Amino acid sequence: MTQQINGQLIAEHNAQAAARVNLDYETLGEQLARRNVDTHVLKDQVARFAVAVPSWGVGTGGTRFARFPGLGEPRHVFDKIQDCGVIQQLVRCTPTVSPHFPWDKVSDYQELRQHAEAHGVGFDAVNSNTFSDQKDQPLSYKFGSLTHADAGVRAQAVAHNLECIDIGKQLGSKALTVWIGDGSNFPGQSHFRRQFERYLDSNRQIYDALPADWRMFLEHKMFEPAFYSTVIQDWGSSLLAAQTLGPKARCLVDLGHHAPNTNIEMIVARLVHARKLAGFHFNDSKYGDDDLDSGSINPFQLFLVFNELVDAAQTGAAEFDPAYMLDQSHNVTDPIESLMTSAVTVQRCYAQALLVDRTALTAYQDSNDVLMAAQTLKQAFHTDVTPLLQKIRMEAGGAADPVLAYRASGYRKQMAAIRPASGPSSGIV
Ligand code: PSV
Ligand code: MN
Ligand code: MN
Repeated sequence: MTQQINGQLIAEHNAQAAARVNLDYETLGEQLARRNVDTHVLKDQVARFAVAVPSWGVGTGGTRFARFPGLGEPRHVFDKIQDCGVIQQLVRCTPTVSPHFPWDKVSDYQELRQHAEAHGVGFDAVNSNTFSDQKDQPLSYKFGSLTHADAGVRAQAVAHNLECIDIGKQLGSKALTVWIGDGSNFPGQSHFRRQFERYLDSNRQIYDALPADWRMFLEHKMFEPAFYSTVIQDWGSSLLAAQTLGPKARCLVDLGHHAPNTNIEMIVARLVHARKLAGFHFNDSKYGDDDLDSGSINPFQLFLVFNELVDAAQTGAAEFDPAYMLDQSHNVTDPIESLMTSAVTVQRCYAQALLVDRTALTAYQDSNDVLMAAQTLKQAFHTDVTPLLQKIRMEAGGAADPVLAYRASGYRKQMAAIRPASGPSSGIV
């Protein structure tokens, strides 16, 4: 296997951290034992947690105003996979990459698959892109794609999704994520019902082409790029579409795609109930689809989402098998550092949610002891599980502190010497 970060460097980094990590882990174990939690059982559970990395996340993002390139940015999907391999090598909870087409298009997918394997990662859900026009594309998506009034444009968008399925089969993916920017910018521009019917009709063709063991993830988003209406704007439209399409179709929740203050964890609970929760695109936001690092603004919300997920798993919710992925845009940080930090943050919230005393919580809920119910969640959320996560990473060959090990490795500088600067550009990429 091609390990980008020197194994010796990680071993030395961990050797330096070992004494304090072990001590902190023991102290945490003592605390948790008093709460009747077996830290070893907890460790095994958390060690199995995995979150996918988006291939587009390792490049520097941008806003619609400007893009300020970083150093040593990946030039193509092979570089992106290499960067994802670095993330996985250091955090050990990101074993898969979610590719986006046509951005990640290559001529030989077997070669790409082998490249990924060599870098210690596999492929997660494939993402289609009918929200931007590509060079030499015959018909434009300016006025929509899968829901366009013109049947020719819809057919082109369907064909692209079918191609994504075909590529995904070659890469070993098991799901297609469909997010469209279709909507309208002015009242009267589009006929709401006809547009939704066209969405269902186009997606039916895609759905019918899915292999039996695949899923179709329908991703909703309240607004942007359409600023008046969006066809799949919320979980209501998403659920309606998923239920109409059939059992392979499910609703994907991107944390940044809701109105401010939306109770996302409750949406999660409803989708679990409907057996239609596809999974997540994790990120954080203050205002809109900010795509900030997971848990950087509202870690409690992320914890509450995991509280629902752990509850669903522990109560044996039917057909519950969510897919976890990051979906972030990094404008001012090193994308590798942000993705590593976010992966660990998501893993942390999962561990904290596992610490909720559910027997006590149920009793407080049933006896209307509001304060103690809230405190039960807070007790879990306030538990610092850092040494547990460090121990898991170290035992798996990752780094006690991934960002410090990454910086010590000089990987970004090495890449800057190999990969030419991409130069500034304007607008969303
Ligand atoms: C749209 O905002 C989104 O969240 C979708 O998941 C896209 O596929 C992704 O961002 C990449 O632009
Ligand atoms: Mn997303
Ligand atoms: Mn988004």
